[in-house]
Amino acid sequence: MTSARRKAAETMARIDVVIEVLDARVPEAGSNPLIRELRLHRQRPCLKVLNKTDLADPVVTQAWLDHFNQQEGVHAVALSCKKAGDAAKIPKLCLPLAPQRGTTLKPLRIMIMGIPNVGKSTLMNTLLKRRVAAVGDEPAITKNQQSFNLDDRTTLIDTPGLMWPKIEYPSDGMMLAASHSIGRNAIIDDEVAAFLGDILIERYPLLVQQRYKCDTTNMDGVGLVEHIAQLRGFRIRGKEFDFEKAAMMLLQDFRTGTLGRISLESPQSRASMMQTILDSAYNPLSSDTEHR
Ligand SMILES: Nc1nc2c(ncn2[C@@H]2O[C@H](COP(=O)(O)OP(=O)(O)OP(=O)(O)O)[C@@H](O)[C@H]2O)c(=O)[nH]1
Ligand SMILES: [Mg+2]
Repeated sequence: MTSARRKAAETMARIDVVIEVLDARVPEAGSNPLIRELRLHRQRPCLKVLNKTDLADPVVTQAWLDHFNQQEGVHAVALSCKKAGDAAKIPKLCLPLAPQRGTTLKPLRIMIMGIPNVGKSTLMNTLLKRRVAAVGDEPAITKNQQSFNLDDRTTLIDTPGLMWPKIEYPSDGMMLAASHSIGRNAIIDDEVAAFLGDILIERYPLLVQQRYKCDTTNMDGVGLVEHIAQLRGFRIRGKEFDFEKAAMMLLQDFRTGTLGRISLESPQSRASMMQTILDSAYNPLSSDTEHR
């Protein structure tokens, strides 16, 4: 067991509610099975916060809320942890999940969990109205748990981003790399950008056309990266095209929301991905192992 996981398990024993912060653009791929396991072991209720909704497709986010709110012991909400008004709603939503707590004698103890780079520390800072934790758009900024009193009835614990040993589906790894929950070393940026480009062309062709002035008919993710290199004139020492730089630009445009509000998965796309996996398990001759 890694020390972050051991520490999370220890803390789980003495808290009342888990806030699981998720990136609204990849909420299922970014749902850590370890967090669920630890939480269910101690029977802790969970508030799922679909964060970064300012970057996600609002229609898809609503579909995810409906999906998560059907789960037992779970309440889901979508917001932006950067906005003070949004974050302020969260403690009030936690209270009904542990109605026996929330007094001066028995403060409500909340542990903020989630995979790296989803906005856990941002939530902590916004709620406390001061910068108690470092934040940044890269994975693994927070290294240790930190506990603070929000008021005399509520305690908050920020935790380091927690990953699990093996991501089951390669496309989940790609989505987590695109949203920057997995760092540069794990998956090559070019591959991630091509994967992202495929999704964008399929589901958000108008946004791609607007931003990169191209016809997306018959274009794939690799073609989009090549097009960006040509469009922006990215070249290595003035010679051949710099596709790596173009790949980074595509990733940055998605990560910062420059491209528009985009979700990489929906309950529907998830269901069809699982169906494809099931079908290929029953049909070993099927070579279709590409999932989205
Ligand atoms: N657009 C947008 N960006 C956000 C939001 N919340 C957090 N961020 C950004 O997401 C990045 C990661 O935020 P952190 O709070 O450091 O994330 P974390 O979950 O604590 O990350 P680790 O400590 O590395 O696990 C930062 O660049 C934040 O500014 C949000 O609601 N909208
Ligand atoms: Mg953090």
